[in-house]
Amino acid sequence: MNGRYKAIWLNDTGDLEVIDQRYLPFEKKTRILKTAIDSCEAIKDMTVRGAGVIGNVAAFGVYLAAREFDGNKTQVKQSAMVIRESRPTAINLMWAIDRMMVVVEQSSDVVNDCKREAIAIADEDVLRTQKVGEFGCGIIENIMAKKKINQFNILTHCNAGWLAILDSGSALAPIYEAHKRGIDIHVWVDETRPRNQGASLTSWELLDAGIQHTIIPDNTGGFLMQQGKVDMVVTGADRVALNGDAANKIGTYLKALAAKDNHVPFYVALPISTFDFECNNGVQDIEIEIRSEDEVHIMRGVDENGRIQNIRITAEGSVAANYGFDVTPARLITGLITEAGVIAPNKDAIGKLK
Ligand code: RUB
Repeated sequence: MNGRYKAIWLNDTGDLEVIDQRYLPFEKKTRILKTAIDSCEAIKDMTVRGAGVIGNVAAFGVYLAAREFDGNKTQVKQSAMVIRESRPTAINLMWAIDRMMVVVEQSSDVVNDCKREAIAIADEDVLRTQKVGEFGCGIIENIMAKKKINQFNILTHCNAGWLAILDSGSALAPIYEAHKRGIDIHVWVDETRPRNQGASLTSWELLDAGIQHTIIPDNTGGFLMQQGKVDMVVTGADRVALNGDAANKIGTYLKALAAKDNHVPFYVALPISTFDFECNNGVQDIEIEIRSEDEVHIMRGVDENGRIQNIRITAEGSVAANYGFDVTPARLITGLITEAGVIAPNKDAIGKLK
């Protein structure tokens, strides 16, 4: 558990305050969300991101709606449905909204009950990710013992740390736990184009925690695996189907292919709320978000005077494609690290978690 920061919290005025991830790693700013529409916008414009935290902001968004409309159930439900549509792939969003809807439906004190439920979801996430960290670290220890190595090299894609899911992350939870246990761990951090969640967010988290890491261009992982420089790959997930297929940030699938070819174990870490028990075939049926092509054309960074600048890196007139996620077939996944233990990526094992 990172034990130092929270990605989101209710502040003294009862509003939801969130770390504005769009400014990291250059500036640590927060944004205050007062209404359901604020929370919807924060999810859409990636002020907050990562499946877990999207779910939390959605749940608190329903509470903000309840406060705004003085507990009027019809208006709260309408707002909840708008939030539910804000991004399509991460199922934690739908899961959290559905859970809040049950509370709205049954409550006679909508404002307070929604507040309590949103807090409960967040508190549960903290415990879930702690467990994911412990189970994941067990895998690291086993591999180290089997290979008789003293340093562990692990590769991750995108950001699935405490910024993405309260409070230890999903993919980063085993890494934080290993660091806490004194394991000599080094992380290969995929930059994760086009939004650079690895370069901007994962590396920022790891630097802050004092964990050794190296940022690599997205196309480097296969080479490192061939060279024997990766002991394990771990990613988070945005939605995992009943058959074990896992949707995660675009590029995850390529890492899984390279891992398979090089006999490197490939694990996906996730809380049970990221399973889509209704989806039988992830590759076929998970909806993939298509984002603005500007995210491919334009990069953000600091210039030599320390000013944050947007720069275009492509020729005017070229067309870009920006698929937000891909789906890694279950056959490429060694195991799924959940709060209930490490399970096989198949219908039998996943079905038992329902
Ligand atoms: C985030 C992403 C993360 C997963 C896992 O995509 O793909 O790896 O959400 O996160 P984006 P979690 O930045 O587009 O939201 O830790 O919540 O399981």
